[in-house]
Amino acid sequence: MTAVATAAPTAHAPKRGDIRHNWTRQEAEALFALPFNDLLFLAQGIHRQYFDPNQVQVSTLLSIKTGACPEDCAYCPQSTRYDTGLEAEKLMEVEKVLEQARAARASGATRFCMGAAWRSPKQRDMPHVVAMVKGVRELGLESCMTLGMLTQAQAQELAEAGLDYYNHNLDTSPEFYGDIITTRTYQDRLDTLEHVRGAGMKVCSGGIVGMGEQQGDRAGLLLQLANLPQHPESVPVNMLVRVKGTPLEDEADLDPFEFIRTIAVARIMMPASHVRLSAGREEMNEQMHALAYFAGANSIFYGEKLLTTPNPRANSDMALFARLGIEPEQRHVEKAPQDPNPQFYDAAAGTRGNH
Ligand code: SAM
Ligand code: DTB
Ligand code: SF4
Repeated sequence: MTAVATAAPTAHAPKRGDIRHNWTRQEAEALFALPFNDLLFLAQGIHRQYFDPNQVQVSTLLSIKTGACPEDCAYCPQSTRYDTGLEAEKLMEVEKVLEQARAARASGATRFCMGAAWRSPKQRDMPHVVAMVKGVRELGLESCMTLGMLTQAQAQELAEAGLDYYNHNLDTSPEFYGDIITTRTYQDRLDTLEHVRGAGMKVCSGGIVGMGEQQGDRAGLLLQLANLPQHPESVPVNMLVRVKGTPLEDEADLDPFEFIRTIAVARIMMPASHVRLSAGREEMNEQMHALAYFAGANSIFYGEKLLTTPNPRANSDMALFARLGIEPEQRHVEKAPQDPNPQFYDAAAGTRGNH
């Protein structure tokens, strides 16, 4: 083993309870540069301090309004600017959404996420989405929505309806962002996250890898997320789904180990957050899933469709869980990430405790 390999993990290893918001770019890049085994060992060790390593949270996703989106996100099949052959649909009726939520609950999901292809919700849409949130919560499911940019007042309205999580991704580093989206700024995204926090909701925010960005951009994305005043409770890491008709349809494959590295660095920099293995799982085999769980991923989107593209079948996820001794997490009682005395999982004792 080289001197770098032995020294680096200790130098970067957060101590238990050490939730930092002052990461430097150099530190983030140094984590990415660690030998793969050192990085995974470090990530797994930290994962065990905060979570039961054999539990994975499962969320189900539903597109409540599909296609015809005015934004120009280069990866997205739902943008009206690209001919992807997707048929646009208007906002679903509340009762239809609740039917799907009941089915998701029956198949073991604990969180129901609703996504709309909007730049931001219109005021006339708000009563409908509010009714969806209330209905989903009455079913005993955690609720999550992703509807685009929110004003402070809209965030407040959703919070009052009982929305648990709001998903709004930063997508990539500030430096690479302009290559992917021109119709809204990075600051617009940060503003929405601030509105969501201001309204007291939990934040789900992450990004996409495999869009032609450099490793430094993946570090830059995680740096932005980890240096927010409070870490997102949930951090989705999407692997680009290359959809025909989008500008990124012919993007080169990302080295699968780079994807795993991104998961591991997210786990280390945001140790108390759920890191979600999100889009792109159709292209990942079981070994890759197992490595991602080992690197610290502890949440997945579950069910055969994401918003518009396919996802592995629930049965195959459950079969893999069984082979790996993983259990779906029951409703997770989140500890505030800033908690100075966080609960940790004592792997040796198989119990949770406090310092
Ligand atoms: N329209 C809203 C917005 O953009 O904020 C909400 C829905 S949007 C589809 C949610 C997220 O899905 C995007 O921010 C992006 O990270 C992810 N996404 C969309 N298309 C994707 C693709 N082809 N591959 C991977 N992730 C994708
Ligand atoms: C997130 O980060 N990934 C999900 C969810 N948040 C809304 C969406 C993935 C979409 C993949 C492309 C599609 O199915 O349209
Ligand atoms: Fe619209 Fe969201 Fe797709 Fe961007 S990611 S084009 S905002 S649906």
